[in-house]
Amino acid sequence: MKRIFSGAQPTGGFHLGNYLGALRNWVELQHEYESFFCVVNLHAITIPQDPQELAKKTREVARLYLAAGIDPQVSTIFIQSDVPEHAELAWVLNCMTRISELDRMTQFKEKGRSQRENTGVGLFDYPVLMASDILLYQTDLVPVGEDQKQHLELTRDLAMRFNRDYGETFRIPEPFIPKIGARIMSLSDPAKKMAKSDENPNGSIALLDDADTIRRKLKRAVTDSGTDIRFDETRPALMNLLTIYRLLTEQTPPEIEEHFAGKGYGQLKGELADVVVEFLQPFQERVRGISDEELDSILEMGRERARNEACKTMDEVKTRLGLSGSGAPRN
Ligand code: ATP
Ligand code: LTN
Repeated sequence: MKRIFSGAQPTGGFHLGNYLGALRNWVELQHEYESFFCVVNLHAITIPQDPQELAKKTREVARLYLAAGIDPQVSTIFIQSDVPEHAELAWVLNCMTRISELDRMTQFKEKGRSQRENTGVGLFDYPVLMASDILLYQTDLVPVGEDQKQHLELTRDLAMRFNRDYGETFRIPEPFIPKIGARIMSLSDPAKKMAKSDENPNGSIALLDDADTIRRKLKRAVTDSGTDIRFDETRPALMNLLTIYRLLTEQTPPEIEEHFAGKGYGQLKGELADVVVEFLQPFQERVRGISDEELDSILEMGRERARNEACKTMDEVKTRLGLSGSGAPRN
């Protein structure tokens, strides 16, 4: 059975973009692939985090995976720092990654390069840790949003380089980027993606926002000129609202356009708020319904399954590199 691996950071408020661009697809793909879903807390510490808050968010993200429909009997859900092989492989891959390759990463350019003086080396190295996550599990497919495409290309390059220099070791993964929803835009600025790190909280709808907050944010969402409700590429703010509506209602664009014929932006925003609230309320109830004990046992099971697979790859990597230590042939 082919494998998928994906992960999300336990930082900020998990938003509709994360759900529509990534998590939703994990839920669908888990039945066709052997699946590993990780809460990447080692990635989170590439920028300073409050320890208590980080620990809390890490468990919260695992709960979101479960509430979205990841089935722990079918898929492996685990926490990155529970499997030390992620950091171990990252070191090995670091030694094969060129500084120039990381210097080209657009996400680093946006997040770190502007403040070079006080940016940690970990942020620069973020894509190498991500490559390790993926390659450790001999992953075939990585379902992510559009913003991760460049990181996936680096992952493939590193895997091919290792295989060429030390012999076939890693499977070469492919990205899975959905045709619709791969880049949900900010509600307050349709030129930017909806992001956890956005200082303006009105730009994104968090999966844990309450109904009033959701209605208020959607009411304030910026719109373009023009009045009719159509899937029109020249009106990005409207397109974004319609894309969210489309994905949550599973209606086709002609059906949606017919439904909103003769109606205006106000009506669309109101109905979209109803749709989002109707989707998120039962979701939030499922989040609250997962007990601490249940979560502990799921994460423990995940840790074991993940570690088992990770160790197999890491043993092979060490043998290939001559790092086998006590198990190595003696002269
Ligand atoms: P930020 O939102 O601050 O950029 P992030 O992208 O680092 O944070 P993660 O939680 O690590 O957030 O991302 C989880 C998944 O959500 C990734 O697969 C990412 O591609 C996807 N994703 C993030 N933002 C969006 C978006 N606006 N639209 C679609 N997918 C998204
Ligand atoms: N960089 C990703 C999170 C992430 C990831 C991964 C995604 C870390 N490791 C491995 C897929 C596979 C992000 O969305 N910010």
